[in-house]
Amino acid sequence: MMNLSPKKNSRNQGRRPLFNMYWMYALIIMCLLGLYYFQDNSQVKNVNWTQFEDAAASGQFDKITVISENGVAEGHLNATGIKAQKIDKQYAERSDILLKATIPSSDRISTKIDEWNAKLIAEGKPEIAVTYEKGSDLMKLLWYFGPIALFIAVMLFMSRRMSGGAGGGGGIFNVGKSRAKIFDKTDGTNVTFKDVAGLAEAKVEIEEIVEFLKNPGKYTELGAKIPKGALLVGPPGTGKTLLAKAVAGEANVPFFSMSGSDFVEMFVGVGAARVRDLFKQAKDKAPCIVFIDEIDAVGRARGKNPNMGSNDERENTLNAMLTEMDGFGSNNGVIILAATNRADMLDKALLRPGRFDRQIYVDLPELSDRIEIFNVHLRNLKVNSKLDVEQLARQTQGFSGADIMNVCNEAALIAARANKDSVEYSDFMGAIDRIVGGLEKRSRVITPEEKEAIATHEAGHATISWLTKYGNPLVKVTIVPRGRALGAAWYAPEARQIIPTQALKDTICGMLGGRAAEELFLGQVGTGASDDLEKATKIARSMVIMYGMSDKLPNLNYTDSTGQDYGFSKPYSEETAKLIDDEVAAIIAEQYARAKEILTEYAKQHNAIRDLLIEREVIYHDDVQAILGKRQWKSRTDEIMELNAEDERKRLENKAAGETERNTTPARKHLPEEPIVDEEDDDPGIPPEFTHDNQ
Ligand code: NHX
Ligand code: ZN
Repeated sequence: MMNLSPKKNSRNQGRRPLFNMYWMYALIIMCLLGLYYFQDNSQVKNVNWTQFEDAAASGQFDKITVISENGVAEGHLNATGIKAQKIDKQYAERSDILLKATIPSSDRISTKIDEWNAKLIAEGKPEIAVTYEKGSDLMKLLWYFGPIALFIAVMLFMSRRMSGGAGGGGGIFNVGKSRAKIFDKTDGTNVTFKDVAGLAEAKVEIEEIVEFLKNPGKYTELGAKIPKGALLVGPPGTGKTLLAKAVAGEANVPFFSMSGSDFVEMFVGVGAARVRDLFKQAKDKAPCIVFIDEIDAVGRARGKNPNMGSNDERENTLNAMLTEMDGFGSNNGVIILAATNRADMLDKALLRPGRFDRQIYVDLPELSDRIEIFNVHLRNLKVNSKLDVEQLARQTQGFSGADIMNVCNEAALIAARANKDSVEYSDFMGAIDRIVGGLEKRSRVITPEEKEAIATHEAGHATISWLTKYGNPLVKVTIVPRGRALGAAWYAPEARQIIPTQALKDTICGMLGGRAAEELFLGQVGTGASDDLEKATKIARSMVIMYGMSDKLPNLNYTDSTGQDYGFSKPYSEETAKLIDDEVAAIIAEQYARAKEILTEYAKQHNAIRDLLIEREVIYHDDVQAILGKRQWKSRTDEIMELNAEDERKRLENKAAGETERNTTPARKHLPEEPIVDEEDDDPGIPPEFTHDNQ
């Protein structure tokens, strides 16, 4: 894509007021340089050689500098010399006075000096010191201009860096210019709505904006005003930028792209100047789209505590943006799109009608969206023809579009590493595990004792989540170290819109199940559960302070959804703070007791899971089912997993009769004689892992 330098676009726009400011900087620099030169306080008086000889012989010098290359001698005058040469006393006090003469080629300066010194000693006067210098003019040049050169180099370097390196409108005088990238229709990087998978609702909303740009007359004739801006709100990686690009691509108009952080600079006033410049460029190119990514960098609500003076520059930038958006005649065909993942943090002034009139929510993709997204990315991959895209989509609950892209790429890498000629389901599973859980670390040394402890802990999670109503559907349990974790239970949580209280309690119970199992079956607990405890405590705390679910503080929410934290003053009293802490502790204690209760009742089953885990290192949904029985409160995911297990069984039976396929790990309870070799090669029949969160 072409990146037009903003310089070109703003050349004929006349002078910006800021320009003068930079001339001011230059002036200051000049003054400093001047001072530097005045400090060099030697004054040179050119004389002829006879005069020089006379001065030397009569003891007017205390030192002679011979610059042999230029054949020049400089005599430093002493007090006698200053008097003899009739030099103003005041002047002489301030600076070193030199007599400079060219040495005639017939004379050898060293012998001359020896002669003078002999004469001076005879007269009882002090000797003349001699120093020889080579190429002093060059030295002096360096001495004079070196610092300037250095200074200029530093300035250039700084301004280059500030403007984002090569390609930017570098140079100190360009700091006030926006560094927006322009994508034109000629760039050949046209993104259209066809390239945007999923996001059906957002597309509908945004298609209207395309209509405005293509066909403004239709709206203005009826007296409607064209909206000035739309805010794309959604979690990272959901395709906000892509959507904005698609709008530009569809409407066939230039597209200015800039990140909110580009406005932020260390110099005061620069951000605001950039905003003005951006809008000016946009007006010149109208109709067009201006896209500001991560607008929260400038658009965060203006600070409430004025003592934090550091926000000033950001506020100026925001104010400039507000004014510019207002100043736009609304029908001049410039539409501003901005993206953020936290709309609630933005300044209310930005959101009022007339600025970003509409907000478009770009959510994490639903199942059907994920299928579409997978299909887009799979276009570029050589995949096994048997690959079930829906299966993949089911197992990537909660993934964003960017995550899915990552999964596809990672899967291809895994397949390539194994020298396969197409990417298979198992590669995708490995990729998902990798992305969610981190790198597998089989090399980690684990003693048998530790292995038992890990298995006990993980079996605790598995048992509790299996036996609680809202426990997340278990995908697999592993004691193969991955990332920072020594072991994990993987779940495929149902997508829930509203979470009942009991679900939160069950989740906490499951998280504490690992620790509870350690206490019950090992006799003591270890440090490993810290992460479980952290998550459980966070949930318990949010139950109390956010969801109003505690007995003693019912229906109260002490959080602030606008994202402005209260700083040091909490919106509740000390007594309430104490109460909150007590309630959180009570919830945890209750669920821990419950976990221990369940584990005591099902101790035999827990131990069976633990032993199987020690033996196999990875066990799956149906292995646990064989021990604990079918789940009493089956979720849809549980059912799907059961069905898949059945399919898989059939597939494996068929296969046992026929050909062998690589990369299928048949280590299942129906084929117990084959050990699991590599966890990376997950059983293709086993679905959803989305999180290895311990529930
Ligand atoms: C350590 N790791 O840090 C060792 C290497 C109790 C059997 N000395 O609860 O692995 O102790 O159910 C994300 C995910 C820290 C962040 C897991 C940060 C784990 C994990 C500590 C199992 N599974 N603990 C678990 C575990 C540990 C840890 C994490 C994290 C253990 C436990 C880690
Ligand atoms: Zn755990």
